[in-house]
Amino acid sequence: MVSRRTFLSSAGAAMLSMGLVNKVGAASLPELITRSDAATQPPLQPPNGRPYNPVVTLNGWTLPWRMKNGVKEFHIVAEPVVREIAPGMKAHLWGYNGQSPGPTIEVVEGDRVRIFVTNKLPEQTTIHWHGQRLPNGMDGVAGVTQPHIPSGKTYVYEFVAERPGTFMYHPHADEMLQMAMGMMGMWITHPKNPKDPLIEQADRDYCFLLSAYDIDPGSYTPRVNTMLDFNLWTWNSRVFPGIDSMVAGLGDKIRIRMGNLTMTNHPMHIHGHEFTITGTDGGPIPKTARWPEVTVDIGVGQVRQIELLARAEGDWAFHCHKSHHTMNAMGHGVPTMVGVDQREVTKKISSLLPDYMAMGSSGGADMEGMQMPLPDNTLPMMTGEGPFGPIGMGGMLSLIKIRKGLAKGDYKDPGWYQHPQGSVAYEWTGAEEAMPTAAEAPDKMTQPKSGDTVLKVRKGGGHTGH
Ligand SMILES: [Cu+2]
Repeated sequence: MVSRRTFLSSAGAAMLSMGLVNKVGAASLPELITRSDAATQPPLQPPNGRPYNPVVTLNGWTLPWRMKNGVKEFHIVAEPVVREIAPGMKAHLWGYNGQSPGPTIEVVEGDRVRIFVTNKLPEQTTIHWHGQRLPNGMDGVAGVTQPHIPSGKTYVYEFVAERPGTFMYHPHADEMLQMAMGMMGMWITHPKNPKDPLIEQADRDYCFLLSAYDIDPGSYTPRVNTMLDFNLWTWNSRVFPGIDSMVAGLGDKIRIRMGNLTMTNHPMHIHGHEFTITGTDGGPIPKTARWPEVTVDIGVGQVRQIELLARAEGDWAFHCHKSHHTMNAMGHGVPTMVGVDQREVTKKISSLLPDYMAMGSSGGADMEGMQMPLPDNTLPMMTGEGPFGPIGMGGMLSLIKIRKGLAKGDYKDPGWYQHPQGSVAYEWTGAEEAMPTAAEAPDKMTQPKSGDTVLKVRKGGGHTGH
């Protein structure tokens, strides 16, 4: 739901009449627009100014602007927000315009941009425009390039979006706490030339930020001093299955822009496709310097922009390859129980705690379908139900859902992929056939000849006799 609030309280009006905004000749603050939900919004078709092909912010939205004498004016408010991390869990974060992350800002190379930043946090803040070329005094480093923005005040940033690319914004004031609380957003500058040879048009252009939170089960506010052991690894402050799918038509060119504002690197991995890294927050990569990948590591404070051709229909996983980052609210103090016989101890504990479940003796998969009661406001480590059963993943995971014949601009989740008959991995129930030996089939085998045999072929035993 979009809620429109008029900022002109009496205090605001008084500030306007004598405050900073007069210095830039602005007669009024642009209307403040906020959103409170986490549904992915359709791309914001540019209502005025120069046209471009807009992005889709995963579980987010793009901030509308107004044109004022040729300047694109935005109004950002830094404020406490409630963010649903996934159905069943909410977090009390700090963010912008009703959400964490804040709305995406989309402009065109060469646009003059004026951003009004109102601080409704209980403490001072600033915004740093990560990756932009701008006048030093607009760079947002509290104490160095500007005073802090005190609670209740509005400051104005103004600069020309000089170069196209994918950028971020975040505070440079009490930043460990403010970023651990979720204060960040994305900034896309589209190329002035729609036929820019290094920035090709994409049919689907997605963007999201990587962030991490440490929220104890049963509580709502992140522990802001955590350095590495976060328990919620998020894209746009959401975890799977709360992260929406990225939808594309078969044959579409997909661009995905990702920025990392966590405390560690994230190797992002795609299934069934290859992609090319076409840009960073430093700008587009020259074509001769690009190479194919299926995983791209995104370092802290970096942006990576990848492009791929949707070559095959399906529900293709796209995820961080650090396996701990596709888990939700996990404790790192849990002992490894693989191979441990817990039967005796379970009997003893169950006499004291009837709900007790011994877990992990044969691995961790029993967590996937776990029905153990959870404390309030947390998520199972692995969650989600797919067409073939429970999904053993959470955290930084989404699906790229590729379908034939999707209309341009159709971003509705198409549901689960209907696999053509005979195209799904299946159980083998037949007999095992012995492999021929080198003596029996000398022309086919490359095994060592008898006498220097190093490989023993088990015959007829199946897989029971290791
Ligand atoms: Cu990761």
